Amino acid sequence: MTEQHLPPGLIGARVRRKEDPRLLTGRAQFVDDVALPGMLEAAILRSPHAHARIVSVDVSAALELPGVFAVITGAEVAQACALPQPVIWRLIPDQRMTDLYALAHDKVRYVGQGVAAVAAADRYVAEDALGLIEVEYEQLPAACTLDEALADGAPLLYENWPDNVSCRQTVPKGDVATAFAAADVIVSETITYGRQMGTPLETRGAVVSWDPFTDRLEAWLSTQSPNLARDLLGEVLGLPVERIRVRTPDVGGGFGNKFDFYGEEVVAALLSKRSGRPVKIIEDRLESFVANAHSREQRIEVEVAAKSDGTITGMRGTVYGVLGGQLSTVGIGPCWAATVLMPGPYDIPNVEVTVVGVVTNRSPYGSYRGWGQPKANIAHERIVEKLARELGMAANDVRRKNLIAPDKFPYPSPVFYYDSGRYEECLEAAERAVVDRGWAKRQAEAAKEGRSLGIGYSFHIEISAIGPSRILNQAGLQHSGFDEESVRIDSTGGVIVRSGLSAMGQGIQTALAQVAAQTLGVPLDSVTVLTGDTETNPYTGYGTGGSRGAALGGGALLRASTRLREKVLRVAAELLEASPDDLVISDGRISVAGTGVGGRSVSMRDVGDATYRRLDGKLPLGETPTLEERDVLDPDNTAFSYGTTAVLAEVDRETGRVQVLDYLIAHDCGTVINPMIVDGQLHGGAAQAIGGALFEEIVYGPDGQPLTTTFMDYLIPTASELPAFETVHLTTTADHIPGGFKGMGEAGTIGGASAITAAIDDALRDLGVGVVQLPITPPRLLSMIEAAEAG
Ligand code: MCN
Repeated sequence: MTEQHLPPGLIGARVRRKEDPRLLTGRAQFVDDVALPGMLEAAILRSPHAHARIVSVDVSAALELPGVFAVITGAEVAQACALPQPVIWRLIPDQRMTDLYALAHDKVRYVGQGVAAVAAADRYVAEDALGLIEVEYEQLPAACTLDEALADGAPLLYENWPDNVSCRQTVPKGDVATAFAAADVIVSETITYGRQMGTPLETRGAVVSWDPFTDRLEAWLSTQSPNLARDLLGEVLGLPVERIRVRTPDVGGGFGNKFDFYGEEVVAALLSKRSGRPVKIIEDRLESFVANAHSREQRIEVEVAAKSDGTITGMRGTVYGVLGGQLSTVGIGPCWAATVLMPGPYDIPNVEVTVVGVVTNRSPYGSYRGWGQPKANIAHERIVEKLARELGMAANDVRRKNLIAPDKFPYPSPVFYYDSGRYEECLEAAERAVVDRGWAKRQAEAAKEGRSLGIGYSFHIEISAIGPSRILNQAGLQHSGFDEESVRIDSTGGVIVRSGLSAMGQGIQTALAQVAAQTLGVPLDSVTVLTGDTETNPYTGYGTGGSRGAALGGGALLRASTRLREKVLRVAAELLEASPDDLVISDGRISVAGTGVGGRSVSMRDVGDATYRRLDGKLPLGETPTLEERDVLDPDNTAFSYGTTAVLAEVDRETGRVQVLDYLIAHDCGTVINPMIVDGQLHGGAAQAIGGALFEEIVYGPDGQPLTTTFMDYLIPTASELPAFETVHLTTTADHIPGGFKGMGEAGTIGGASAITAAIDDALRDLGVGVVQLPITPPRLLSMIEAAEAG
């Protein structure tokens, strides 16, 4: 393990999260806690069919029900407004687009798609009114799986398309054909990744109030992106953004799902306009399973060409994204990311990967922590493991041979470059930690008892600090990719940081407080971080997603705080009749360096008094009477963090059950602001990776009916399935980001499934199996074992 090079002080300190006391004592305020005078509650009528034409919708009986204030149908919504087109379209110019609406009006294309909505005195009345709406459907044959959607003569989800393929694009690099023709060995694999989703404890929700007199819209949303939601609401509803205020109360988990923009907030706005009252709409758990963004589901074909010493010379593959019946706001994005990131950490000169987006009669496909990266990871790590088996080499030796060397950075990739890294050192740090933890001995001892333990590794990269405007504009996003932070010292010496980022459990408020407190030289407790209000917080910055908070927010804040510190020193210098260069700040007091305890000093409050209240007339000439700075950070590129995951797992050959016994991550995210939070982030992400590898799958019946609509069916891991986690930190700073921070909030989700599958293969190495289907549930693993044993 290399030494950590952390700056002294609060950046790098394991301080407890400032957010937690409120959250842990029940004082948090979620969107469902918002109550406005005269507020109505809404419910949505959702399609029971996977694919059907809407013949008629009769809402007359629902409107008669006492307590019902407004009803809106898909046809009325379609007349009022359309949803924004998916992003990423510019990168794939010949994508087939469809008109997107908040409710369906002509056809339904998945079970759970909204067709009408009711606003009533309370949710009970609203639900009763849904029962009175008569919808006549003409059922159509459905294409519920990838194979069904791609089959000749498949039912068309969009009749004006020739097939169900929404896009196809190949991302080439080098000369793949020559690499494969000259290869000593070629291995290929087809991997199936099941459909999964983030499952925040707090489901999505919105309270929207449209004031008929001022034509102003006030919205409380459980979103990761208040600024983006404001802009999109403005675009969709045709309102100037200055008339829209979006607030996010506490967000009870986002996990990417709450990054996407959904139709429900638009429905709430339209119902509010129609009824003249504020409208609340809260997704229940059943709705969450059908209306929240689904993700992960892909079929990945991957193939590599290599020399006999393990050097990979070429990679080609196809990523089939199993999209839903309607495109989400991120559209093909996660599948496209899996495609461009498929070579992962490996220096492969010739690459050609194709993404194919296929619409199916399933819920829309959107964001989930990690985006395309867990899929890219499973592709490059499964194929490296298979190549190693083929060549009779240790998988880590194949990794070592191909990892991008430190002197190759910045390393170009089709859209961005990987900024920096010491990949091989990271792999070796994990290998040493595995030795220290005695896994090989545990494995050998278990074997004597007839138990099958396996050790598996994976290497991941994570694109973070998404996204500098250059990248986002290239990808087709219609908004900026920078982040803006403001910091103010008030007249009493307190510090207020305002951020457009969203706090959803990841500890960003604490991390920002640490950056401001260390830079300004004040105690952590004197810093308050405010997030989640488009009217009072920075106007720009698109919020939280793509692990951007620490790097872009932290970097912008570092620069703003540094300038504020300089002003504090100038004001203090006037008060102390000294030169700013001779002053130091510590624990909120500014003193003349070297004068020791009892020497001349002033407090932040004195500086605040002098600046705002001019109590002693000592504000230096030419200084404005404020202590406030803001900064916008739009670096030229993203920042790539990375890590090695190692897993010790036991496979029960009788039942197919896998138990993860020990789990470690060697990780590098540049300068770490708070190692305790970073560890927690890695652990939380790893828990989601374990769920995704072993348990979690959204299952549909043959008729397109979702079968996993409760946590009894959709199995997320609980404490008893989770092992102890160990982390090892390396620090390679991102030199293009002030502070050197890289993001890491999705890291745990990226490499986990690959390491677990490698550990399963290792536990069953006598059978020569390789896991290629995720999640590898007990029945699936058992049938794999039985097939291998049967020869
Ligand atoms: N951090 C740090 N030093 C660094 C990098 C990160 O101390 N160099 C800490 C910071 O406290 C930061 C946190 O780790 O807030 C995550 O860092 P970052 O990578 O900047 O990610 P964001 O703050 O932008 O958070 C978003 C990211 C994403 S995209 C998802 S999805 C996600 C996640 O983080 N969803 C989460 N973590 C989550 N954690 C919880 N509890 N709940 C979610 O919904």
